[in-house]
Amino acid sequence: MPIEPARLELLTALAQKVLWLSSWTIHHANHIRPNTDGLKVGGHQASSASLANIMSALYFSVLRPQDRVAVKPHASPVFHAIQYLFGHQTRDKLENFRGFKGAQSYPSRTKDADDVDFSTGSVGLGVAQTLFASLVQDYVMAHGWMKDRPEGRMIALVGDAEMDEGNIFEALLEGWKHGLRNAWWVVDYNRQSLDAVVREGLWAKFESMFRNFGWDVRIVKYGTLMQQAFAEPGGEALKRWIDNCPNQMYAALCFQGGAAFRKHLQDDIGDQGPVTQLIDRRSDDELLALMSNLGGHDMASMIDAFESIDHDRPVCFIAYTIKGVGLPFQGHKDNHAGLMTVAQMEKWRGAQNIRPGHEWEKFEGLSQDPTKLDAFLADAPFNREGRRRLGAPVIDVPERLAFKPAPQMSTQQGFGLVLNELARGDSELASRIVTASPDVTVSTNLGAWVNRRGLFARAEKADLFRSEKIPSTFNWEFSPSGQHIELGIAEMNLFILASALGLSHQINGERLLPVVTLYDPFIERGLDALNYACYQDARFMVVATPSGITLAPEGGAHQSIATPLIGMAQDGLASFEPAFVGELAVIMNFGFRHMQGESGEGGSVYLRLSTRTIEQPQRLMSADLQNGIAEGAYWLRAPGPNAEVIVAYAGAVAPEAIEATGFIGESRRDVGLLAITSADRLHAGWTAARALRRHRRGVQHLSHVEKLLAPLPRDCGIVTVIDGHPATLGWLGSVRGHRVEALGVERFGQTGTIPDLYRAHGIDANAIIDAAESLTSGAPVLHRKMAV
Ligand SMILES: Cc1ncc(C[n+]2csc(CCOP(=O)(O)OP(=O)(O)O)c2C)c(N)n1
Ligand SMILES: [Mg+2]
Repeated sequence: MPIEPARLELLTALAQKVLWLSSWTIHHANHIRPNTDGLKVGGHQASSASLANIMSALYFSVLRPQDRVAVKPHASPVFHAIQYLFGHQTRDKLENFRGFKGAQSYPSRTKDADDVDFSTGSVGLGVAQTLFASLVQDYVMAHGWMKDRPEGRMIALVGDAEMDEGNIFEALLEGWKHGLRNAWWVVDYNRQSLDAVVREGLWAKFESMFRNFGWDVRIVKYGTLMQQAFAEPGGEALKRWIDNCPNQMYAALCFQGGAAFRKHLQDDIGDQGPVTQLIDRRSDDELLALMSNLGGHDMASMIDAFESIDHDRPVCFIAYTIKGVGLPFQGHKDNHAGLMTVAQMEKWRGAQNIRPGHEWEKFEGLSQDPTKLDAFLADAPFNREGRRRLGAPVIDVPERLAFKPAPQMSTQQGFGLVLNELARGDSELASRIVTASPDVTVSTNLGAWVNRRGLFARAEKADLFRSEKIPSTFNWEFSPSGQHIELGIAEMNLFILASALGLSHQINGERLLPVVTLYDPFIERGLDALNYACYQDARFMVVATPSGITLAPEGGAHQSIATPLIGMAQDGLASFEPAFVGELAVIMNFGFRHMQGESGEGGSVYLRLSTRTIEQPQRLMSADLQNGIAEGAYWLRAPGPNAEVIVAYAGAVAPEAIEATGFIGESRRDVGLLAITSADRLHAGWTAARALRRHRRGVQHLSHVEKLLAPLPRDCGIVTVIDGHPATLGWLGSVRGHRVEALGVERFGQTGTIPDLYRAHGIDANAIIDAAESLTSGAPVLHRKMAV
């Protein structure tokens, strides 16, 4: 049904206002309150203009409060302008666009104040986030938690060059496997990227690809003016010319204007009667208005395209647009960083009847009745329920997580045991855990959990092996109540799913506790998505196993060296590398609480685990010990008052550290053994304490690591050892000025047994003893005898 003319008029006026406000925001940041040390704001003006109309159509008319949107990074000023019109964004933040605490350059859930649904910035990730957010909504619904909340659509506004990002294709395939619904992707088909003009015919590739994955594809190419012109005599010839015009040429002509279009049309078409008259009837300005009236810039066409969708299948809209439309550099291939000059802005301001000093007024320059515009905004369906960020109560975490102990275990095995115990029980905690793994469910020890809790799918699917009574260790049954999400191998998908699951409390008002597993080295494969998930403050637990060179014969290509440093450096992620299963249970317990902590306090959790079976200490978990484990370290053997050297280790090398400490203790005094469970938390606590002391003079607060190392004499040496990069623990010497020998792994790729590899990389007991010797004086230390 065509949109009512009165409504169309108001929407069109508001879209023009959005274009003005977003451009003025950028202009302001560059020319009026420059806040970037002379660095110009590039990449926004042209890229924003491209989407001003489409986003106005969505936000002012089509979206409902339950819908969520990932806005293309460079359309951030458009988003902020829309929220400003709704009254959710302040003028001060717009004036301070890109400045400290101002409106963010790219929409940010955590840093912006105007209700951003999904952060964007690293292109491709926000797009995939909408797909996984939709799957998570299905999960919440299938588990009966939607109550009477209506289903929302998850919408991405996608740059056409953004589609180059591989993670989008990975997500598409996963979406197809899971029967994706309620997702709309709107491709801003301006045929320009940052550097250049895109390849001819790209839309056809998009179209067939999306159709292939079961999506509905809607191409919105011609605006109303164009459609009317096509219906005139000669219109067919004009349409043919538009369709055949190469992208570069069309863009160049849009830049040059109506006269240039006229000349080209005349040269190409010649004198052909009706079409020539059609062109001649229009002035240069009218001709330019006609030729730039692509579907994406035509309110009626966009509203019609959106409103004609009457199903919940995923839809891809390919909306033709012009980058920088309406601005002096529209269509120019260099326009990504293009900015209007002061003179150009003055001219444009005049053309829109905006008086100097009134630039921020909501309806300045519009001829429509302000009360009508106000009422229209107040009545926009999207805006009816105000802010749409939901919350959910904290799920109780029991005092202790149980597991069935064994004298010898690996942390990976322990992880499976803890989850198995949770799966056996009927706690609220267990019911809110969702697991996922990129095709390594069984090999990361999630098998027992999945056996008990089942796989998630909207429709039941029996395990054929089971129904045929073929013996199999694993029950692979899908149902709407299942709690494991089976994923293909792509690690990017794993982290974006974790991001979507980990935001469920705010998006769906229902808390989920995602636990996702993968092989440690492949964290690097999904790292940008992991970073993205953390940036959005999504909450999840990453369990990475096996790790390091300790995975030994599993393969050199699977060894990880940098991940402990990634774990330390990643904001929003608390990283742990326990050696023993008892520690792991304490850490998981801490983790489930940490995942539910307030913004700024809680965060996500990364556990770097191992397949190495080692002897488990039998000990009582005192409150002190638990605290030490969660804070990052405790003395496994306390140093004496005259300690000459201590050994500080993390993770799977515990047996080597323990053995070496025994040897060293025979000829060096008071040797201590420091068990480090989290280099990350230890270091973060130290930095925070220093900052506190700096900012509040007189405060005596000491961090955990400072307290631990306080009893050591000044000339005591520290040997650190980890199956990972030595820098992970090398900083320990700086805490109180001790000399350090930092052992670790700096090369990778060679397979072998654990003893072979530990010896080759210098993290075995003898390497630790050598390091201790080099830090101390006295008689040679007895070494471990090598097996022959
Ligand atoms: C992962 C990543 N790589 C590179 C960039 C830098 N970058 C920002 S926008 C852009 C191209 C944008 O083209 P398109 O998606 O077509 O959007 P348009 O500017 O045309 O609106 C690039 C390369 C980025 N933001 N993220
Ligand atoms: Mg583009």
